[in-house]
Amino acid sequence: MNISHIEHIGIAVKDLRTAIPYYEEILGLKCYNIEEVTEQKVKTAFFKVGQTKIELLEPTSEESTVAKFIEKKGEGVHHIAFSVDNIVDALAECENKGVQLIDKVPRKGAEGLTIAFLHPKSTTGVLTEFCN
Ligand code: CMX
Repeated sequence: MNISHIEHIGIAVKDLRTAIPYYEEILGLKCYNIEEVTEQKVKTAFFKVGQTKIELLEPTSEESTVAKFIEKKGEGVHHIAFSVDNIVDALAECENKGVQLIDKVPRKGAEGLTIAFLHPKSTTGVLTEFCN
């Protein structure tokens, strides 16, 4: 596979309204997009840092995987997303090498991206996303 860069780092937060001021007022970044991803049961807020984005994730339902994550581990880094030129090929390569896939078929994510996740149990504990 060909990973060009870290597309974004996903950070689980309880409430975007209380998290965004840290990124804007302390770090001086600008929130340029807030978007709900209904399928994932999250509301997202985006900041650009060079070629990479910070994606804040607020759960919109108690059944959201992000709500479960916060309950278990607290707020913090939730996943790393790598930009790949071909997600289908990257998933096939991972599966052939014994990595457990969460998504066998890519799906739609925030910002018009196509996304797919690998299970943290087979990626040294870091929930990993491919996107393009
Ligand atoms: N990073 C690392 N480990 C994680 C994790 C994360 N983000 N989320 C869960 N885990 C761990 C749990 O701690 C647990 O470990 P133990 O068995 O040692 O306790 C294990 O994975 C299973 O967790 P679980 O709570 O029983 O299972 P879930 O039902 O929460 O499923 C996962 C976990 C990763 C399969 C699920 O979160 C998933 O499908 N994630 C992909 C989709 C997603 O994260 N969407 C939100 C972001 C969407 C976006 O960016 O737009």
